[in-house]
Amino acid sequence: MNKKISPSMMCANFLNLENDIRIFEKAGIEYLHIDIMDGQFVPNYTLGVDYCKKLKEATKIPLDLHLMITEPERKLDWFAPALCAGDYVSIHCESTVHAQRALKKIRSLGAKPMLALNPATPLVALENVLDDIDAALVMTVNPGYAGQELIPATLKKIKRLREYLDGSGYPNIEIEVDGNVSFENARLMSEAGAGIFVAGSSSVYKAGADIAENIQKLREAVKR
Ligand code: S6P
Ligand code: MG
Repeated sequence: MNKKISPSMMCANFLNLENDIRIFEKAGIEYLHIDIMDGQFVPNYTLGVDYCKKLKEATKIPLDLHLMITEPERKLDWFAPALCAGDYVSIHCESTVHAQRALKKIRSLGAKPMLALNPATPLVALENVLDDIDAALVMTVNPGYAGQELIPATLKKIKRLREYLDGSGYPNIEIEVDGNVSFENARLMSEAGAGIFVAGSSSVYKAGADIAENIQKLREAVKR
C-alpha cells in the first residue's frame, strides 16, 4: 500500500489556511487530519464541526477526523454534513463503552471507521472489531497537544499490530500514527508497518524549511 500523509490542521496557519491547503493539493497530500477535542476526554479544545464543513467546501482532499471526545456515538451526526465517502473518522476505544456502535455508525454515515488507541491501551482492544474498521490509529503520544515527544514503546506496538493484522487475515486495515511523527521517527514507524502519517510540528510544519520541502522530506522518509 502507498504511504500517505495527513497534515495536522491544528498546526496550520489559521490566518492563511487557504495557502496551506493549496500547497497540500499541489503536493498530492492524501488526507487532512482534524483534531477534535472536547476538554473532557483530553485536556484541551481545538477544532469543531463548522471548521470541518468549511474545509470540505474548500478542498477535495479527504478529511481524517480524529475525535478525542467522550461518547462519540452520540455526536457523530453533527459531523455528517462534512463527511463524504473516502473520509476517515477515528474514535477512541477509551472514550466510550459502545465503540462498536460508534464504528458502525461511522460506516452508516458513508465514511471509513478507524479505531484509535492511546499509548497505554493494549492491542487486544481491537480484536473484536476488525470487521468494523478500515484503519487503526496508534497514538504515539498521549492525545491533547501538539509538540510532544514520542513514547518509544509505541514503535514496537506498531510492529506487533501490523503482524497481528496480517496474520489474522486483515492486511487491508491501515495503520495510522499520530504524535511526534518527525522525519526520523516516521522512517522507523514506516519500517514498523505504519501507512498513514499525521504530520504536525515535527515534520510538515517544522520551522526552517517551507511546507512543500518538508512534505518532500517526509515522503522520502516513509518510502519503505
Ligand atoms: C494530539 C493530536 C495530534 C497532533 C499532532 C501534532 O493530541 O491528536 O494530531 O496534532 O501530533 O504533531 P506533532 O508533530 O506536533 O506531534
Ligand atoms: Mg490527532
